Amino acid sequence: MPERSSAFAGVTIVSNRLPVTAAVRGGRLRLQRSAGGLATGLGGVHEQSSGAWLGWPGDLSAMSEAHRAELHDTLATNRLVPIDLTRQEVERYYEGFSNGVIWPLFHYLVERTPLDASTWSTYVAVNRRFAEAARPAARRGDLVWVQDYQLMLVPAMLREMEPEATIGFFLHIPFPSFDVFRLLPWRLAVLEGLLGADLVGFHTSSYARHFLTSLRHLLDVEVADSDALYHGRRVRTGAFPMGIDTARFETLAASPEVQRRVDVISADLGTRQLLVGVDRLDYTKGIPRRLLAFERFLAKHPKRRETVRFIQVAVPSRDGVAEYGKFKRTVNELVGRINGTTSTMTNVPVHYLHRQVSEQELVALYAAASVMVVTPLRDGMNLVAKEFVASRLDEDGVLILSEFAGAADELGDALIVNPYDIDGVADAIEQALTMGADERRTRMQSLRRRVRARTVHDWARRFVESLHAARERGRQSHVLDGPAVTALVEELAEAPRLVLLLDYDGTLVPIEATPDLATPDPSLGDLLRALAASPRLSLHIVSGRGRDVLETWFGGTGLTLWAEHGLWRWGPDTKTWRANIEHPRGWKPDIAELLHAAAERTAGAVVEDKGDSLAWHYRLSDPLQADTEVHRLRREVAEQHPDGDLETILGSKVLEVRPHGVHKGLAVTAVVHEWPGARLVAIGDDRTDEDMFAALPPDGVAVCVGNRPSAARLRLASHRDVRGLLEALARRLTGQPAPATRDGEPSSGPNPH
Ligand code: ADQ
Repeated sequence: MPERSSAFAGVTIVSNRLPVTAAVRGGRLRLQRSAGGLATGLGGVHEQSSGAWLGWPGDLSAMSEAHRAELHDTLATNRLVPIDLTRQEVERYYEGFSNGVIWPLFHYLVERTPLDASTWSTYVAVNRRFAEAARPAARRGDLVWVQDYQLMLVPAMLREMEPEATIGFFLHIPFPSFDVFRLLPWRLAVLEGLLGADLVGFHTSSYARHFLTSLRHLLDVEVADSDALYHGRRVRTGAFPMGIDTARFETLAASPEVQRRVDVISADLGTRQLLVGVDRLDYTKGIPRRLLAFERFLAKHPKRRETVRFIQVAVPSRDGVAEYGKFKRTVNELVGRINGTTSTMTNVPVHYLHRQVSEQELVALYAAASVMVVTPLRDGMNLVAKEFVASRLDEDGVLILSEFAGAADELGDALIVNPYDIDGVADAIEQALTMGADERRTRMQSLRRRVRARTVHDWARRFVESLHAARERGRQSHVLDGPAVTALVEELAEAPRLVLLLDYDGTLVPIEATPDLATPDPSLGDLLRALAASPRLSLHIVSGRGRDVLETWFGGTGLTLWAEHGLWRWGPDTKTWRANIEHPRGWKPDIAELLHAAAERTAGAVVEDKGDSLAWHYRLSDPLQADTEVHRLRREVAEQHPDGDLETILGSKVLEVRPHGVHKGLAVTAVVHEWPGARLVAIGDDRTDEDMFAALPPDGVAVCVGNRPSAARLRLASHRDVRGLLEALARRLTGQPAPATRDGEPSSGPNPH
């Protein structure tokens, strides 16, 4: 039994299939439990939860109304919610798109994807049905845990319906490397679909890494500590290697029933050694190459024809998908050919069972095998390998395992092989058959420790606990909506003196492709002038920009200007620039050379000279290439200035090199000194604005714009919302209607215009 855990209390599961399949036999409704690892693992979660489990209950098209009603009632008593799919939907969403397109592509078998996939629209429509069905659970505050590649759009669809929902997603198959994933015509929709979740889980850390790489390349999503920062939300990713119900396999292996079967198999084998393969009949599992490797092994060791037997069990699978029909014939022919050439008068080397076998038969085979051959071409995890290990109470038997199965990350004591290397696998078979008893035991003991340490119940618990944690962390900063903006404006208007410190790019105007495109629109000038007219308010622009451009844009608006991150200050009264601190000079030419060299290597990158600092902008560059250059530049600058008189600061798609000790916090410190007792508000979108936030007095208000991780407790989604807030504040302070914001850019703040 799984451990009881309150973490599972309100979990609703959404999976393509329900854990039971409905059918009518002999005029009576029958429900058959699914036996797979997924059903077992999630079954424990469902038992301990008050939540529902949503999924397809199998083909109901031929079922009478009365049987359907009975089915709904029976399922409802178990909190199972059937999603009824028409035959055409199953053909297009499940067989056509999920199994026809996503399955081969995500397993790197590009040539198996159909030439023309017109099934996408049904995939979208069916995903929407699942999302709608999950909506009530999300609204009641359940954790919604969506499973696998058939439902990759559900997280975003559900998020759109219920923005506050807590949504987890687990992918049971590999997430392919970027160069394979990018082949998918619907790659953006799939990534955006997954990003609706709070937590996206994979079997291995390399799948998680591939996902993040695709996000960086295709959506330019910022990644911090394996979290993706997207649309004001933090999407966690992580590796959650799935295990099996170890105790159950151990109990089965020890049962008299299984022992009897082992005896029967052993008696029939006599002195022969047994190799076993167990798979769904799927082209990802590597069965043809495994058979060829076995054939090669027999060719290399002809005497083995008499002394080994290879039992390959293949459960029929996905017969509705065209590729699988062809594949079935290929395997049949291969088995026939190999047996035709290698059988002797007393032995037929390959026994091929194309059918489902009972759990007892399965465990008996695991227990009787000398060698278990698990050689998928790609496999998300592969539970068969773990089931074999769990069934070996005698601590004997050798596991040959493909390096392309997720399980290889954990089961390093298996004989790890490359399934494409036929000779290598043939040699591994010989090595396994001749391995000494001590080595077999040592390896198996280590494998057993690993399999027992991470059961399927641990997997579920770890995932759900991480989802809880992701939700808690996601709640740390508060995104201001219309009413919250109004409340904030009221609160600020009460202050006898108010100081606003505003970043410029990304805060007052949108981020543009290059800095010179981000000029202020006339309405911004009007808005700032209206604010600056209030005698109770002191208005500052604190920017990384150079002096000239800030003065040209804002010199006539009555604002205080802070250029180059607080290094220079310009006052509306003095109308001159004054350096805020002493700083080194003469360093620029050498550093400029470095930055220009990096810009030449990186398409889209440009260098900006700001006067006393230099900036390397890379918004138009490939994000990953730019990352590498940024890394290199930081190292080169540090090498040229080992005394630390220069600093390299990462902003939003810009690396700044500037004198040490210059940061936007200097502006805040100066203002606090000059306006004791004033209420301070700092608003910014960029990493460099964190220095302002950190320097604020305790009653200061820090507002982060966008989705970057920030110490600010309040957030606004974009510069439009900042404008909305400022307009509302101008109205409140002056009693006059504030100038409306730019045409075509409606403010989401409480602006009635
Ligand atoms: P599958 O591709 O189905 O799962 P796998 O993990 O090996 O692959 O699970 C197969 C299950 O079917 C095992 O529990 C096994 O016992 C059972 N089975 C196989 N052959 C059988 C037979 N002939 N008779 C009876 N039972 C049989 C997908 C991914 C995997 C991932 C799992 C779980 O493709 O990589 O490990 O999901 O996430």
